[in-house]
Amino acid sequence: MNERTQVGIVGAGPAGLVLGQLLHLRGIESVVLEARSREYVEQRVRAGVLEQGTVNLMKEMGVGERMERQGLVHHGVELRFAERGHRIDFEDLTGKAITVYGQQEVVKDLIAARLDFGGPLLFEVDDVRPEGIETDAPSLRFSHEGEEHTLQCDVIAGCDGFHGICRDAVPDGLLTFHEREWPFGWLGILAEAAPSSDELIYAHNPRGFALQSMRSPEVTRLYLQCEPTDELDAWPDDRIWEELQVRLASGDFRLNEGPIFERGITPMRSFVTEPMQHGRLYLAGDAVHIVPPTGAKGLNLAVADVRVLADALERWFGSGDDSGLRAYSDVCLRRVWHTQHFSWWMTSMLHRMPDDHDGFQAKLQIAQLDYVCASRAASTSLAENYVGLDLPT
Ligand code: RFL
Ligand code: PHB
Repeated sequence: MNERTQVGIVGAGPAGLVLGQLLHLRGIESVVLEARSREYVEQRVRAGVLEQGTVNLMKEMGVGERMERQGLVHHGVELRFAERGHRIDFEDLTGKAITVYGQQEVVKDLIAARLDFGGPLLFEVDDVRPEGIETDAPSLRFSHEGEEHTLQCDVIAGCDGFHGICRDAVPDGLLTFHEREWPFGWLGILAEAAPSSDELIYAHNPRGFALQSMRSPEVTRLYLQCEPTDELDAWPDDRIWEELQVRLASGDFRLNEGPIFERGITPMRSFVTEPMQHGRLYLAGDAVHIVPPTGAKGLNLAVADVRVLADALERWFGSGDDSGLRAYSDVCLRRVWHTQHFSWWMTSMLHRMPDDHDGFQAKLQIAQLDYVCASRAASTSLAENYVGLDLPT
């Protein structure tokens, strides 16, 4: 079966769905191809923190209604170390806030909006192959419900995440990869328990990092640093709660516990692909960069990429001006590296380093945390990165 569209989008994660919505609002056609089922992508538990820019974009795109009702607006976070808490006041330092709203809720809202306007979105597609990306007539071959398809496109957007196939469609030797594996992972849980604090708590502890976040007034999201090779069997509920209680301890603070209904272990990685485009293939989001989750940036960065791409495509389809498309990778990579740096810095400052045999690094981390909390300049630096940088152009 032969079909045609302007933009073929691979992946219905935040990057692909936001791109599809932005293009629709500008009168540009797209088809989104997703390997997984709708249920799967709507239930996949991941990020929770939306920068103010992401929140504003959701509203501008007409998909912010539920987020505005159910999202939790936070004006600061707590850094906890040496068993004491220190608040970083975003409102005072930057005039901005963040919103805690689960990534799968963002995805649900975007899918509903797309289906509402009749935007093509195919789930459970198999064997997607970008072809002819170095020509003016690229295409996506795939199979769906047992039938082979060829989708002719003007451009292809590879929004298919870290394990996607679009990055590999670029001929060997043309992309450069920068990568660091961190010597730890995160065990993340969702528990039926009221959050024990109104704001997120990032805790530095000799036993390792811990984070209290939330999804609603009834559901707590918690993370703790673990071995990168740990299996979930090594973490029965009692052990999880005991570690969280110890690592988050401060004064008479007691973490609320409750039934755990979701759990997973995530390896920690920093990864950048350069450039983010080749021929008629434009790559966005986790397909081309991964940040460790300590800075809460991955989803926001994916959204920032496709914003740049949508503007560039609008200009090109509208007037044939391809300057935005040519600059796409350079414009995005500037933010990508700023964000890599912030995520690396937060990760380095807050985690127990396995090779820190004499405690030297831990002492430096405490000195850094102490400085961040004591100095308005340093607090502002953390705050302005956390709520989302306005990069001067
Ligand atoms: P996604 O979300 O991985 O979506 C890619 C989509 O492509 C599909 N796909 C394919 N489709 C068709 N054909 C193929 N061959 C395909 N291969 C893959 C996949 O099924 C999927 O639906 O990438 P995208 O859109 O770039 O979005 C990136 C974000 O998901 C990611 O950066 C964030 O989740 C990272 N992240 C966080 N980001 C934040 O901004 N704030 C946070 O608080 C935050 N916390 C987190 C996080 C990620 C975490 N984990 C589990 C990695 C916390 C955690 C624990
Ligand atoms: C989350 O709520 O899932 C979350 C919050 C902050 C992070 C990472 C994840 O840094």
